[in-house]
Amino acid sequence: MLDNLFELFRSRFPADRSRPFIEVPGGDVLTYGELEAASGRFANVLIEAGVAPGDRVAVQVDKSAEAVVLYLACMRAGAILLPLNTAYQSDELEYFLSDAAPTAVVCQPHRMAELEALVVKAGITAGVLTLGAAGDGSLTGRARGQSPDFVTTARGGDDIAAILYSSGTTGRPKGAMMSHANLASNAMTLHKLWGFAPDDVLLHCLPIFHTHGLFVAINCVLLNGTAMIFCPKFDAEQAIGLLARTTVFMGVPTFYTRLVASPNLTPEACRHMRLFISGSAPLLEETFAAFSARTGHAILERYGMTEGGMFTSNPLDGERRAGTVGFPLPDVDLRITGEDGQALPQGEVGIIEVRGPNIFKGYWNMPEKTKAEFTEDGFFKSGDVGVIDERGYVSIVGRAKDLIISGGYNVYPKEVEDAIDRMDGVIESAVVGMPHPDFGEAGLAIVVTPHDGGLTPDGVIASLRGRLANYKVPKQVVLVSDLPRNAMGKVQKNLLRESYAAMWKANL
Ligand code: MCA
Ligand code: AMP
Repeated sequence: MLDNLFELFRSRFPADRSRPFIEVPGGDVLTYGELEAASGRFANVLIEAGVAPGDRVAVQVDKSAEAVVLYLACMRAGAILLPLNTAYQSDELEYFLSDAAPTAVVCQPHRMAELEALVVKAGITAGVLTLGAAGDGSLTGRARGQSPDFVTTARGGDDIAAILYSSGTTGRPKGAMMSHANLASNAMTLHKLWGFAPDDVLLHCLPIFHTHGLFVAINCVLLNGTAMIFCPKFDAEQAIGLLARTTVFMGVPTFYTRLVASPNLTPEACRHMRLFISGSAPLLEETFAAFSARTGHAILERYGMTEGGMFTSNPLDGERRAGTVGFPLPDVDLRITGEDGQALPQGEVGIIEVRGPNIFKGYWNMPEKTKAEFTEDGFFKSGDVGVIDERGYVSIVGRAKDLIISGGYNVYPKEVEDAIDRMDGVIESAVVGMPHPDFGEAGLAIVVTPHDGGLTPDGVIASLRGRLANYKVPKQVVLVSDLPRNAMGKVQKNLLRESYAAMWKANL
């Protein structure tokens, strides 16, 4: 029982259960007492829907207090949460459903028929429930008739609490299995390291279907037993207005560039803030400097991955160095290795490998892939290229994996290329990440078509919409007659980035 993540959180709930947990601007407040009761009711609905311990519950819903209740209800029922980005389209969802074979699916009310059809197409038997942005839908409807009492299902630390999918460099999405102990250890470490205190209030503007918004942010608040202001999405002006009532903010670099662009970001607006944290993508040194100049705050940059939560962090006390992601967390072993897999001395650039209680249990249904991503001595190969300086600060200097990070979302070029290559009139394609003033990086697609292929760049983009989540759709497309290749026949993406730099900039 105690190894169930929910019980860890409950042991930290405030004695006064009337204290707020979630406040939605202009909306309701959910207290800790209400969280306890509502998660019990939701867990009872899940059990009634046939969900047994270890079963998967796929969740593709808008951000709401009820969505957080559902996360905790899954933990209480011993189910495995499968959070899905609301931007995912049918083709993407079908794969997740057939691979994870959930027993229950909770979706946005307007997508109910689509999800019901997908369940059939994926060849699984899952009940489909709905949960709307306002907390409406069949899940809450059914919960009304349920008891708030629910005895949390006993779980061992190694039992899986969540599976989070990412597309991967081969184009086939892989589901990272996070155990109750993985999530608990990272949350405990971050809560302590970032100095959460009884008067902290988190300003939460991140989506809650990925590690950053779901686990890093919410789990710190739950361990602290305090409140968060929960915005449906990030809006710079709204966030600045709310800073006066909060003390901690977590965001991706795009949040910070958008905040800095507002004249309303002033020291006065930040006067109650003690900590601004950034991650999920590289924070430009100029953004760090501009933010510091405007507010007097040094953004604390940290680094991690879905496969383990956070790995490193700049210090709470001590110098936060721009361009670095700080030190390995106290319970994380981090090393830099060369091409031969041997650890490199300080100052040399290589692959970042990590080991610790937070590192995931493997990829769902992919034992071979899992084995390939770990070393003999249990380190996970991150695929990020880094270096450690003389003071121990880690910097990310590149990626060994072909990955674009756009506004904090991962876009695997291979997945987009596969979607383009399936179009009529396309011979092949290459997708590369280009610098973007708002999203940090964004995709450019170079598409090989025959002279009379009949395709246009706009046509390629239109065809991709509806098949891929919107953030994966390239921002620009060029049609060409061939791609540059090296002697091994590999497409030279560096050359493509150089060749189209001017065109890209001109069309932004
Ligand atoms: C929206 N669009 C995007 C993105 N977001 N395109 C590329 N990259 C994006 N991230 C599309 C929209 O669909 C729209 O396209 C157009 O770009 C402009 O939309 P806009 O209204 O400006 O976007 P937005 O709704 O304001 O969203 C931008 C955002 C959002 C607020 C930055 O993307 C966001 O919340 N990102 C956070 C991602 C995150 O939480 N990552 C953590 C992953 P059109 O008009 O054509 O439809 S966890 C992780 O990475 C690890 C563990 C870690 O270290 O944290
Ligand atoms: P995800 O697969 O969504 O968990 O994304 C993890 C990836 O985001 C890492 O492998 C890094 O490439 C990147 N990332 C996360 N935080 C940072 C950061 N602070 N600086 C640079 N890259 C980061």
